Amino acid sequence: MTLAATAPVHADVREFLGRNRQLLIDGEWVDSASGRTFPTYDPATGEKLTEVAHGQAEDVHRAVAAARRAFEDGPWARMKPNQREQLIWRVGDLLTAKAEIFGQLEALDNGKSAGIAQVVDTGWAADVFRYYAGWSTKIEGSTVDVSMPFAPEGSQFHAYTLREPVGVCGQIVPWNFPLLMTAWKIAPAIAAGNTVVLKPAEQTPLTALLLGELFEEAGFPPGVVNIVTGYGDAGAAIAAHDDVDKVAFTGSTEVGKLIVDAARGNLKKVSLELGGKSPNVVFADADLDIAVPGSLNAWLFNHGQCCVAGTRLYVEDTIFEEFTHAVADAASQVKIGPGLDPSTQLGPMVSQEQFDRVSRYLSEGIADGARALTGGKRWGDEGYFIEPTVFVDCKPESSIVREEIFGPVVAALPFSAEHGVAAVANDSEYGLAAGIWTRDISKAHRTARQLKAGSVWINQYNGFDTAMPFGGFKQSGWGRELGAEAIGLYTQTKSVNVAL
Ligand code: TXE
Repeated sequence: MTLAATAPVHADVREFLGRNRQLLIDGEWVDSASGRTFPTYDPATGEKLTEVAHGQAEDVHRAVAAARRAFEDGPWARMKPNQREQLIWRVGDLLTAKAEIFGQLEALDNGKSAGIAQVVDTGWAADVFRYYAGWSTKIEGSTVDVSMPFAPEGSQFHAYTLREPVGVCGQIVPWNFPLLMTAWKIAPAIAAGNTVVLKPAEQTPLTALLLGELFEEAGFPPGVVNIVTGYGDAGAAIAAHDDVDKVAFTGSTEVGKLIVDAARGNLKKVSLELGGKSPNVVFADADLDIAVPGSLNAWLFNHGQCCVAGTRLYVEDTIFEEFTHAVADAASQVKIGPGLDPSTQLGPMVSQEQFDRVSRYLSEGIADGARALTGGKRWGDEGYFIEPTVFVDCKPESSIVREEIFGPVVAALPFSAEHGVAAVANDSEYGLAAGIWTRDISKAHRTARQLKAGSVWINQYNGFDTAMPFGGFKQSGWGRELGAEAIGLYTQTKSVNVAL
């Protein structure tokens, strides 16, 4: 299957793929300093889509210098909040207007369904820009009625706080939601008056670059948003750069720890959204008509390449057989195919590397004695497709139960009593998300309080909203993105005290 043979590709997508893509630095599209490029591929076919500029440390340095100028001296620094609001809102509107183009480009670069990429990834990215556009005019300090115990009797003071931008923000995003993670990072940062240098994942750089064109079209001053495509070394250069004031990262826990080490030099602020191995707890009194499809969505959405994926499925023992077979049955009916086929529900893994990684976990699970009720192997003989896989007979210590697989694989385990389930659900180094299914509202809230997770969903899964903070307990991260808390990540408080 070639690009030409798939469903109709929008003329603008073809045009975008028709030339090598460059870096966005200081409002200009430029080649990398080395002149080198790297390829990006369609994971449904393994076919090359286009070449992208290979940014490295020198390019990061140029981008940081541009972001610094824009922050200190550019019009951005003097712009009124409502002017920032209008520019950011315009990006949301442009995304909505071009949602079909973004959806197709994301489908080609990442493998996900074009329809989902249009509605969920692009639609939500537009919502994120509009939500944070509104925040531009709502960032407030406070006045404080100070006592000043050591001041002379009768003296008076006017004390207040200002919330100011942090400065130049380095942002490093992964490949599972390339456009959406870019929006989550850039929108709150610029709403708060910062400037950014963003590095997309090497597997999926294209939609971030197309988004870069929208900042130009919306009328942003040069240097406010800079985009440097490249590999991990470019990310490392951002994390270590002495003129970057903050680094925000979404990706593996392993690299998250490297970011923390790299940030030590100038003690830049760090926020991290890392891996997960989230428990999804199904009690016997759950409404199975919603719990079965909901639990399927919990681990299969985005082909399992979701940090929140509910990949440890704990089912109360009295319904374990019935429930796991129902989930396996539903999984076996999922339509697998390329993202550009409108009937596709499950696309390929993003890369050969990710395909190999998931395949290794399938072998390890079977070697550890687990049994696949459905799936357990590659699908087809082209592209990086894996069958949805439901494992039972899983040992709690085996790698399929403990480690993040990041593929369409769930490990189901039975539990026998409400009071014990939180302990097994919390038995993980991660704490990103959790699901609970029950008709008993008290049991649901009791369990929600016991689970060590940044997001808990009751009788639903993947229930995100731009206004709800998102992030992890334990090794799933530092800080919270989305909602008002993201404005906290991108501002710092200054205390001002005036003797009257
Ligand atoms: O992630 P990396 P990978 C998990 C998931 C997946 C595994 C590996 O389990 O199977 O991580 O994926 C940049 N300094 N998640 O290898 O390497 C890299 O270029 C600075 C969970 O793709 O963490 C990319 O832009 N940056 C996750 C980004 O980090 C570095 C999403 C993420 O890549 C760097 C993705 C370095 N030293 C994977 N090395 C989630 N939380 O949603 C690499 N990068």
